[in-house]
Order: sequence, then C-alpha cells, then structure tokens
Amino acid sequence: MEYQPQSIEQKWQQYWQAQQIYHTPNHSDKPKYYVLDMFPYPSGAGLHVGHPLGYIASDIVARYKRMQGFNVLHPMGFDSFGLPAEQYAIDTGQHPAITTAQNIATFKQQLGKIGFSYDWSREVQTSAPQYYRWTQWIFQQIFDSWYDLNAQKARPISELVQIFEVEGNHGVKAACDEDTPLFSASDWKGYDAQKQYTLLLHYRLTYLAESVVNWCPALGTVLANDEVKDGFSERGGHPVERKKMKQWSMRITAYAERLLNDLERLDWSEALKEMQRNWIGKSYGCEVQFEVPALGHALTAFTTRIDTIYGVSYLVLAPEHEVIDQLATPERRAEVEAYVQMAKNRSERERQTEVKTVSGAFTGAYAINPFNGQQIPIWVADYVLAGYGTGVVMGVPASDERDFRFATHFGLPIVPIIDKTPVDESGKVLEVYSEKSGRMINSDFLNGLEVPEAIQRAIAFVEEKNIGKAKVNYRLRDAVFSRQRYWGEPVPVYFKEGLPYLIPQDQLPLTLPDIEAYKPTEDGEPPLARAEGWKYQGQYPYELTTMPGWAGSSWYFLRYMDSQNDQTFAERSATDYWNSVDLYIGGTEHAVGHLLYSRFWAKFLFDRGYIGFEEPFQKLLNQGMIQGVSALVHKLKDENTFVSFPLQTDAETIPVRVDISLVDAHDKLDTAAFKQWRPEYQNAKFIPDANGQLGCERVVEKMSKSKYNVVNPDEVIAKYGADTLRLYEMFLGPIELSKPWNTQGIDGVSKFLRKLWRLFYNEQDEWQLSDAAPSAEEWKVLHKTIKKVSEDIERLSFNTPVSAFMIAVNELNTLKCHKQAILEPFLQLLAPYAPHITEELWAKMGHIQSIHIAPFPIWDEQYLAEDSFEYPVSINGKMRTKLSLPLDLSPAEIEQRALADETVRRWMADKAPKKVIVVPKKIINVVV
Ligand code: ANZ
Repeated sequence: MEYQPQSIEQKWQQYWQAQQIYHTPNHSDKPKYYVLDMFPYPSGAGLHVGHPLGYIASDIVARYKRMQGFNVLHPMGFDSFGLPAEQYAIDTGQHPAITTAQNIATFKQQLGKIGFSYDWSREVQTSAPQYYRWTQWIFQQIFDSWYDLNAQKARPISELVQIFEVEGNHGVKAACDEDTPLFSASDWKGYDAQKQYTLLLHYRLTYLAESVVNWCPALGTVLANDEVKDGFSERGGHPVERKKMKQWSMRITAYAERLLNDLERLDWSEALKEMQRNWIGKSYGCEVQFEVPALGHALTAFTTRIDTIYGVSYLVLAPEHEVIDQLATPERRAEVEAYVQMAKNRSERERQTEVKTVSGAFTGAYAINPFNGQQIPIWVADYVLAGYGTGVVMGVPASDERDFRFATHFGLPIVPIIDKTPVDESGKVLEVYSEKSGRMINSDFLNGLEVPEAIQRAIAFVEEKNIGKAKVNYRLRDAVFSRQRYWGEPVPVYFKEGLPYLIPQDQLPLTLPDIEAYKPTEDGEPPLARAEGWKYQGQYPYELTTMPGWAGSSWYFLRYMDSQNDQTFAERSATDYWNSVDLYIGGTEHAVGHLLYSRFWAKFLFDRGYIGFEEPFQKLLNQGMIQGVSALVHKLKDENTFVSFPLQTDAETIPVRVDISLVDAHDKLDTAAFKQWRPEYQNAKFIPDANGQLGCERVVEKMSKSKYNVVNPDEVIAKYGADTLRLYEMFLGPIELSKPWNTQGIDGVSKFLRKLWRLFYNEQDEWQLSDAAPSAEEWKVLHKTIKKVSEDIERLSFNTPVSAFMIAVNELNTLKCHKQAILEPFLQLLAPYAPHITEELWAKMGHIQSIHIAPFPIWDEQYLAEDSFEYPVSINGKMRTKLSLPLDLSPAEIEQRALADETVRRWMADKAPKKVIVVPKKIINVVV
C-alpha cells in the first residue's frame, strides 16, 4: 500500500470527531494546560497558508501536552463582528449575519482539513447573542463600578453610595471626571435621586463624555485615526473634521499603573512589553504655574524638564485650550481664530508625526516665568495636544528640538539654559531670590548638577514655593467605546430624561434589531436609529452606537472555559481551574490594542471577584508572517508584448503582476493560460528566452489577493496532504520570523513521509514490522530524537524537530530498521506534527485506541552515552576514510582493526605499513 494522504486524512478527522478524542473536561485530576490562538475574523477570502502558521504551532503544543498527561484546553472560535461584513451589507443589502455565517462555515471547513485538535464543543462566536449577552453583562458590571485609588481596585458603586452617605466625597480618592464637584454627607442626603444619579456618573468606570473624534460627514461616521489621511477619509477621500461627540469611554487610565507594573511578571518578549510600556507612556515631571496678568490667574504647564526653566522663551497652548478666546488680543483675534479652525481638522496622529511642518499663532498675551520674572509671549500651536498633560507647554528652544524649530520659524529668542553662575560686570554673583515676588529671579542653584538631580531640586523648589507640584503623567487615554456602526454589540443602556440607565440583567441580551439599510441616517445618526420603535418598554430610547471590535475579544478566553453556560459568563470553578492562558499565540498587530484591553478587563473582573487571576496571558508567542512570492512578467512599454526575464532587451519594460498559478516552479509562464487570464492579454505577444520559454521575475511581499500571490491551504492539502502542510509550515523556519512561502522545499517534506511509510511497508506493499530486539545504534537514533524533539518543543522551536525527524528516518532507513520497538515510539513522537499518518500506522500496528491519547515517549540517557568514536584515518598524510570504533579498545586493537579495514587496505595498495600512529579518541595515521 502506497502512502496516500487523501485516503487516510479525512477518515481520521471524522473518527476523531465521532470519538470526541479532543473533548476536554472542565475538571480533572490531571494538571491543566491552556493553549490558545488569537481567534480569526472570518473574512470572505477564507484562509491562506499564512493563517495556519500559528495554529499549527499551538496544535503541536496542545497534542504534545495532552500526550504528556495534561488536561489541555485548546479551543477555537470567531471574532465575528466587524467592518468587512458590514461594508458588504451596505453594498448588497444582505444581512451581515448571513455573510458571517457563510464565512464561518468556510473557515471551519478549511480548519477541519488541517487536522487540528480543537474541542469544537467550546466554540465561541462574538456576534452570537448567547455570547454577546455576556459582553453586555460585563459592560454593565463596569458601569456599575468605580475605581478606588487608595485600594487600587474597582469596587461596586453601591459601596461608593455608602461612603457618600457617611462622609460625602471629600475623602474619596477615585478615578473620576475632572469636573466632579465636592459635597458633604448632608449635601448628598439632600440631593434628589436624579441629582445623586448624575453625580455617580462622574465615577463610573464606563461613562459618557464629549470626546474629540474624526467625523466624516459624507460617510456619516466616525473614523479611526488610521482611516484618515491628511484630513481626508482614506476610503472615498471625503473631508474629515475633528468633532466633539458624546461617546462611551472606559476608564482604562485608572489601571495604567497596574498594567505597567504587572508586565514584569509576564513571559512575553521584551520588545512587546516595551511596546506596551510606551503606549502606557508613564512620565515623571512637574506641573508649574505661569502667571498671566491678562487672565488674572495662572496657566499650568506640564514638563519633564523643569530644570530647563531658565531657557523658556514662550508658552504654547493646544488649539483646543479653552482660555484662547479670552487671551487673544483684538489685533490678533482673527488670525488666532483662523489658526484654531485649521488645526482642529488635523488628527492627533498627524499633529504628532508631522512635526516638520511648523505652524502656530501668537495670541498677543504674555505670561511670567516664575523663576526669573521674565515676560514671555503666549502662542497657540497644534504640536501641543489638548489631551496630554495640561495642554500647555513651556517652550525651551535651547533644549527641545521641536521648540527649537518653532522658535526659529517664528523668530522667537533662543534663551540659553544658564550653566554658569550669573555674575554682573564687576563679577558679583547676581541676586538669587526676590523678596518682592517671593520667587527666584535668577539663580545658579541648578548649575553643575546632573539632569536628574537638577530636576529633583527644581521640583522641590516649585513645591516649596507653592507654584506647582511633582506630577506623573500617562500617555494612555481612556478608551472610546462607541462606534457609529451596525454590526457590533448593542450597548445595553436606555435613556430616561437624558440620563443613561442599564436595562435589567434578566433582559439581556439586548439583540441587534433588523433594519432596512446598514448605513447612518441622513442626519448623521448611527444605523440603529433606523430601527423603528426600538425603545425600552416602548418609550425610552436605547443607546444607538454599538461596541467597538475589541469588546468581544477582550474576554473570549474566559468564555472558552465554560462556553455553554447560560447562567453566567463562566462559572468561577471553571475559571479557577483553567486560570491564565499558559501559551497564547498570535500576530504582533495586536501588541497594544487587544492585549492591553484584555488585560484591563481581566483586572477589572478580578477586582470584582468574578475571576481569581488578573493576567489573561502568561506566555505569549508572536508568529511571523508568511509572505507571498509574487510573479512579475515584463511588458514592453506601450506594447502588448512580454519579454522573458532575465531581460532579453534594452527597451524599457514595465513589470506586471501575474497570478502565481500561471507560473511554474522554474518561474516560467504558462503563456496560453496567461492569454486567457485577462481579456487585455488575449493578443499578447511574447519574446521568449533561448529555450522558447517566458521567464518571470519573483518578488517577496505581503500575501494578498490583490497581489495574485495567495496560496490556499486547501490546494496544498489536496496535492500533498495536511501532514505535509503542517510539517512544511513548521520547517520554513523559526516561528517568530516572517518568511516567504517557497514551495520548492515541500517535495522534500512529502518525500520524508513516504520514506517513513516505507519503514512499515516494503516495496511490495507488505507490512514488514518485526519484533526483533533493536541494536544499540537503533536505540540511540530513537532516543536522541526523542530528546531533541522534546527539548525543542519546550522552548517553542518548531522547525528544528522537523529536521530531527528527517535525520532519524534517514538513519533508520540506512540501518534497515523495521523494528516495532523503535518505530512505535517514533510514531508517538511524530504524532503532534503529523497526526494523520501516525494514527494510520498506529492503527495498522493493531492499536485500538488513538495514538493521540497515548503517552509521549521519554528519552533514556542510557542509550545516548557515547560508546564509540569515529576516527579519521590518514594514509600518507591524506585523510582517506573514517572508522567508527568502540571506545574501550586498546591502541593495539585499534591499529589491528584499522589495518583490517577494506577501504584502508585499498588506500595502502596492500603494502605493509611502515608506521602506524594511533592517538586514542583523535586520529589514526598510517604511513606506507
Ligand atoms: C519643557 C521641555 C524641555 C520639555 C526639554 C522637554 C524637553 P513626555 O516625556 O512624553 O511626557 N509636552 C507637555 N505637554 C504636552 C502636550 N500636551 N503636547 C505636546 N507636548 C507636550 O513629554 C513631556 C514633554 O513634552 C514636556 O516637557 C513638554 O515639553 C512636552 F528640553 O517641557 B517639556
């Protein structure tokens, strides 16, 4: 019997399914192991060979751990809310649920063919009401909580009410709105229910607030920063405005410190942790006040370099700053207003990244530098962000590059940061302290210090004089939670007299209503405004925005633990048992978004006692991308003629991408198929190479439909089988690296499996396993492979075991080893990588139970001990052959064995040796 993957793979996939081999119980005496893939968005294009890279690696680990006796949780599901399905719905009128269901079916079918060991009974789909019911429930818990900064944890709002009743809010340290008023216990008790409710809204961990968003009137929606380019929508090129809109936000900033500190205990790459640290962006600095006579009060700037305060030559405000109106003098007003209007339309990202374009406007007003009493002009410029620090920057052109560009552009003075003791002409040290202002007017008290000490001293001074305070700032912003879209979770809130209320828990899920078109209304309201009569109790309007894409994916790892539960999001006993994910595999594109939001929600659920751990993903592995290998044909400019590559002409050519299925492994184009491919090439002419063929150029780039370089795993499986696909994807190289899909090596992998098959079946297709006792050499091949493969999987090196398997099969082949005692454990060792062929041969050996629940082999050092040495044999000074000899031979015995060897004798031409020198464990030298 030949090895025919097509005839065995499907059979075993059905068998595993029917026998529930991968069904995972929630309680077990075995130790647990949770290995998870980032679940896919089920796009219409289906899987390409890049997607399974991480899934194969995680499946190998899952199988390996299962065979080692762990109770392994290895689920799969779908992140099934999202834009493409909605866009398709807008274009075609088809309900996104239908497209989504079709796409999920395709994905499941494709995944099924690769032979993954998922427990499908735990599947989740974020767009299913049974799932998003609990996403809504979590939203409600967040709404129902506040963050106690003393206890550093989220607590129920009811506990806050108890505190207010006893002591008002004077002593409460909470993450809350800046404009939260102060009140006493008796004030509180005097307020009516509505007023109390309104005050509590300042504290809730999810809240409605005006936030500045990218609003595109033509598309009728808010766009993410990366969907806006130079003030226009990336799609359609419509103008985008910065607009304040009421949006739900989540107070993730309350968790900034914990999100930062707890990174330390995670087994993630340093690069990834650094990305999260930068995103959280903790900076130590100081707030300092600059009096503004025109205002009658001070403006506060945030700086990390208070030590440079003597070099301040201007103050600059963010265009959104509310005092600009009051500050602008009548002569400057028009210019300032025009500037503010212009700046408003640039997104935050543009403002930060396009630092080279200097722009700004002078308000006409002045501030006083508290350290030296100097008067400095106040400007408005959009390099200052409204949402960071205080929205006011002290400009120090002598020290800061952006400030330098700004000052140079507008001709503002570049004041040196004094680094010498200031003296007058006669050499007298200048006054240090002004009685009149009570402040330093000129000082050398920072000079000669290293920057950190100078900062410390200046902050101490500022605090002592009561003109500012030390301040820690985070770059992290609260997370906007509203989307003006249809295909997302409805926010489980209704409005009564303008205030948001939660719909009762027993009425969840609040399901998406059907609407007749999936776009915003004419007056810019979200699509859900089209749902007529969609009101709570028939009268109170529901929230019309839906949740963002990250809502459902922030907690799905918990749902897998108890996916069918309709009483709670997941039973505490189940989450206690499974705890954090032990190994999480996915792409780096989620480094900050998804991974930060999931950590936030886990910490929140932990604080509220719903789960017993606060980090979701203990160990993380980022897989690289598989790139496509595009094919280019070279077309003569202005002609429908194609020239073979390497180019046979000096004429100017234009490279044209062609579908890779039209090009063979030797980069030659199927010209007939090419003519058929596109009508415009029907009459194409070709200038072939000397062999009459048309060569193509190959380039490595992103795998994408638009580049015609997509390789579908289904095709690879149809040709070679899933086991070859699995081994080959791992064989391509270290999992973390990106690498091109290069089909040239795939035959080698396929051949390896055929060779393996031949160890069991002879050329006459007869079963040839024997129960003879293995030789030491055979044992050694087996055990060194077990050792190598086990150690490599442990350190997540998935490519190196593939070569170890290949070497072992070659060696066993050379040894003509057909012994059950060797080949049986070898199958067990290979099973995680090649689950089908190993299951087939295992069954042929007579096993009744699946190989995938058999134990993983353990190596025995006894077989690995070196008992021989491979001697190089040199004859008349030239290395001629190698001899493997037992280590316990005496030099005389070694000489005897060498001289008896046939190859050696041949090189000696059967002459008597003049001299033989044996260096034990080194070399044998023969002179004739
Ligand atoms: C004076 C100065 C001198 C500054 C110097 C830096 C270097 P990080 O580290 O990111 O926290 N800044 C403050 N608020 C800002 C805002 N809303 N928009 C843009 N820039 C702002 O950066 C803090 C520094 O960024 C602050 O320290 C301030 O410039 C600027 F040699 O003050 B610095």
